Amino acid sequence: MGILNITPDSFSDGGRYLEREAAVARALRMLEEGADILDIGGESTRPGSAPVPPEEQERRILDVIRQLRDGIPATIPLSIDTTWARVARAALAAGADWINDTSAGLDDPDMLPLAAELQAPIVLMHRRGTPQTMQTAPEYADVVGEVRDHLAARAEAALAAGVRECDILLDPGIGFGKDQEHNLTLLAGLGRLVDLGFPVLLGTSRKRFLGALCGDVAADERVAATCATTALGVMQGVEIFRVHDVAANRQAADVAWAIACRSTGE
Ligand code: HH2
Repeated sequence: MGILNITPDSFSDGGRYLEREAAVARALRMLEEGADILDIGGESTRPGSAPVPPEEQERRILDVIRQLRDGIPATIPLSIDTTWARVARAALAAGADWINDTSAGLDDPDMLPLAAELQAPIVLMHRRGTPQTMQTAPEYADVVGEVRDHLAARAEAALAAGVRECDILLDPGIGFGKDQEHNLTLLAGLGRLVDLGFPVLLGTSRKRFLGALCGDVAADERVAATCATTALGVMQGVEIFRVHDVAANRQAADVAWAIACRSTGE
């Protein structure tokens, strides 16, 4: 899943794709590099970021979605990264296919019913707190167990709202209300989330916890570090990787997959 942030302030690529032509060109490039899905967002969710009103999110994303939907194969899903049901509804009307909700339906009570009504696949991500508060000393007794229980409960809520089982995807929400130790423990325990039986999506791309392990390099120098997490994710059964650097992560995923398929079962 290639990331297209149409924002002035995303942590690693803010301001680069605000113009429609630049955004579309970036999307086409990610498809050439091997992306199977594109995730389009008009709001940064980095720690400390301010919420972007739905009208502004729509202004940023809708024309790009329309142009992409007309120009790329129908087999490539376009995902809309928002926690607002009205933004998701407008994006789906413009040609998007999936909803990526980093609040798992908790920010907006209309989100799960919308996914049910439109039979849209929806990513339910674990987040503790909000982007404004989430990095203030998050605490867990058992981070993998608590994230797993929360995601299981959100999947139940989605099913109760009428979302089809085949439309639910889960995401541990790396960096969303987790410290360094929590992120690493979650990455070591992805198999326990996969065991819930829904496809799992992982978003580690260029995130700060990787920089902290690699001499505090800048965000765009965390590509190899991201690829390491992609390969380990494949080995644990993760199916979708939300990344900025598609070509490198595609290679990492393809190699890891070729090895995972030959697992000896020992
Ligand atoms: N991470 C970000 C945004 N959306 N969605 C899912 N499902 N999973 C994630 O891990 C995830 C996400 C944050 O990354 P990015 O889009 O690169 O930055 P920003 O929020 O600053 O735009």
